[in-house]
Amino acid sequence: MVSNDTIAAISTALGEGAVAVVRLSGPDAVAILGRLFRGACAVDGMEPRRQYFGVLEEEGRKLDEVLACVYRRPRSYTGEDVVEISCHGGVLLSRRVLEAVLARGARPAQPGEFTQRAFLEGRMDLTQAEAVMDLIAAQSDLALRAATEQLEGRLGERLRALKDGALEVLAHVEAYIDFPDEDIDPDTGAQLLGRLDALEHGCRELLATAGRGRLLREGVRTVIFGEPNVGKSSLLNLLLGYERAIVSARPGTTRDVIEEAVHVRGYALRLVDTAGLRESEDEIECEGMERTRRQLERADLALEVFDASQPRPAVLSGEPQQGQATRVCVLNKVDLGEHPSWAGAEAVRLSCLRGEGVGELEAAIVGRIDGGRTVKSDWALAINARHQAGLEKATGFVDAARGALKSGLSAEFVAEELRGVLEALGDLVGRTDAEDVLGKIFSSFCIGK
Ligand SMILES: Nc1nc2c(ncn2[C@@H]2O[C@H](COP(=O)(O)OP(=O)(O)OP(=O)(O)O)[C@@H](O)[C@H]2O)c(=O)[nH]1
Ligand SMILES: [Mg+2]
Repeated sequence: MVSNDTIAAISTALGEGAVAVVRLSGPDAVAILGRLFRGACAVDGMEPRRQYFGVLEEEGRKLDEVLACVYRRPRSYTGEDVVEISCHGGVLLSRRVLEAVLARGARPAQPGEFTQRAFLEGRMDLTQAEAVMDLIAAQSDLALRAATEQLEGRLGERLRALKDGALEVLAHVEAYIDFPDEDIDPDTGAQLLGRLDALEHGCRELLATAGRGRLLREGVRTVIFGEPNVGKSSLLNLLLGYERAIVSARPGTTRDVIEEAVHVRGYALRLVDTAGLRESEDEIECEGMERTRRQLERADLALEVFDASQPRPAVLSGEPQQGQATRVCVLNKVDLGEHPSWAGAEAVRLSCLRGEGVGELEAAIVGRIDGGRTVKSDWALAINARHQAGLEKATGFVDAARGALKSGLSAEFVAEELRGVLEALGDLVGRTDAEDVLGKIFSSFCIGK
């Protein structure tokens, strides 16, 4: 699939910086550079992958001093001819350079179009293209590592292995279709069932990584809750490292939900401070508490904070049980002394005032992520929502194929379901004709990537 036009975009983030890169890809990329670039070396004589100093000139006027680099197809990011112009960083200047390039025959790139071309040219599969986006968006060390592994093709390999497994079963089944009067022989049937089981097992193994994929991509939603005045906002501030939320001795200070991103030992957390829970007539406070409850329903992890100097409540609020969250019990204000009723209570003991106990709290948080099964090295593989939907579809077809095989339906029925498996798995690594899938993925990219 060869594009007949040349696209261009500013590939660096918009803003002031030392350098900005304008990138071109397509058949005219080098010729367009030649229409602007004046240097010791003419563009046709440029060695690929080497930077050349020169000036960009527009109608005899100097636009900027730049470094230009040419990549010849297919040895480039997109697989097409690519040119990168490094000009001085600056919003206006880089835009001028882009406009100059556009005026000489390129067209503005759509979001993700460079990567889309790389995919269409066969430089990467769809999971790798998605990994490019994950890499750019990664908010934590672990997310970065998972994205790197995916970019290297680990997920793609696993999916292709599953697809090969399905193809093998289909080949066996199709062998029977050629002899319409023959039923699938029971021995062969048992073998095929075994292969289908293995296929389903493989799909389910990958599906089991969906939860951690979401945690890596979106961060662990960690909700701080408890009675008023126990030190929830103080805890948020402590973990953030600055005074984000208002702290005061008056109960009912926090009314609204405050959300901030923090990093805890390589994990990205969406830390949420909430309004204290208590009986109240105050309309605004009640609305605040309603929001607290909604946050708890969506939480991955809930930190329930208590005042250690106060008696232990007879009934712990138990709110998180309504949702899916794992709970960590936090006893704050231990500097005031611990009330005897807390003796033996399983909790992280903390003083926000003195900044003590943070290490223990971090350890408890990390221990609870992914249901306590946190084995970091395992996190390298973590599917996203699209992969999850595709794999669920595939397992559905595997199930149906098994059903058809068991009930002795003719081979055509089994084959039909198997084709469903192949298609679902094929969509995941990328069939170049599935335009709707492609459009959806690449449109969420940034421009210039
Ligand atoms: N002695 C002591 N006081 C603390 C500690 N942590 C917080 N406080 C004090 O407790 C009071 C309440 O703190 P906040 O962080 O506003 O409590 P909150 O739970 O957010 O309260 P609401 O927003 O009203 O629900 C403030 O006066 C804090 O200074 C601590 O570890 N030790
Ligand atoms: Mg507060």
